[in-house]
Amino acid sequence: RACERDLSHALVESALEVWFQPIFGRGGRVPVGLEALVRWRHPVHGWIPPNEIVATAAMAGLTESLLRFILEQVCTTLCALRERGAPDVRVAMNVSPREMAQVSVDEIVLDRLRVLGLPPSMLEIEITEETALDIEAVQGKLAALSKAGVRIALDDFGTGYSSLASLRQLRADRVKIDRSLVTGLTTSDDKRGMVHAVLGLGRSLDIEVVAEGIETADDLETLRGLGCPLMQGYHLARPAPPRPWPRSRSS
Ligand code: G
Ligand code: G
Ligand code: MN
Ligand code: NA
Repeated sequence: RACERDLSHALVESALEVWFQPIFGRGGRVPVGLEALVRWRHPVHGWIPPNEIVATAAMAGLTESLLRFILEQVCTTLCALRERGAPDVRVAMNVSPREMAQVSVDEIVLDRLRVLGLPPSMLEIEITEETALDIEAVQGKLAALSKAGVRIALDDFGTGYSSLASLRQLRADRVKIDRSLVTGLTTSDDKRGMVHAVLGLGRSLDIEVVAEGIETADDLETLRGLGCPLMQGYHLARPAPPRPWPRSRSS
């Protein structure tokens, strides 16, 4: 098992990486956004799952260091996007409720964006509501981020405690339909009904909806048929190390 000391080395020696998975518009070949996903290839234990990285950081007192490291990689990508004439592309970063509760995420994030001169609207924070209690701990920080223009996405929507009330309380601009609802969508009336309902909710409340975990052409076609505006999944593109963005045709 990866230990705490290994992580502090990894942070220093850049064994830790941030990969990016594209998010596509309805018809699109060109991505409209990216989700940042932390990756750690341990010299002995191989790939360590992100949840374990975050948990190890918490045990080692490295939660803030890890967050700052990931934020730096995200900001590097944001700067590159802006320079390549793609300032409308949004980059999303996952922050767990626990990280949000323990670290001054709002101050750290807004400070970096200001120093780098990046528009806050290029950044999105993805948060999962794991317990009903999470809301109180994170509400103030999400409000500060949202007020400054950072976008908020409620991740894993349709699982756990995700509720209608939390959409407002967490100031969600976007919901991400959990892949458990997307997998098998084509052959499950129940799942299709739920996805249809979330899409309707999004339209009524003016909240963008992303379907994640799209693994097959059938999933994609069904989601297009339902009018899903934003798509993410292995069928479209896998997470990958940062690479140059294609130059926009107009520039
Ligand atoms: O990328 P992967 O499918 O392995 O991610 C597994 C889980 O880890 C997902 O729930 C994802 O949101 C989470 N995750 C990935 N990257 C990060 C990160 O940088 N920070 C946090 N808090 N969670 C992450
Ligand atoms: O909880 P969250 O939505 O942040 O989880 C994102 C994770 O899901 C990423 O780690 C990514 O590697 C993974 N992922 C992305 N697309 C797919 C997919 O199509 N299928 C599966 N099984 N996982 C995916
Ligand atoms: Mn996510
Ligand atoms: Na999710």
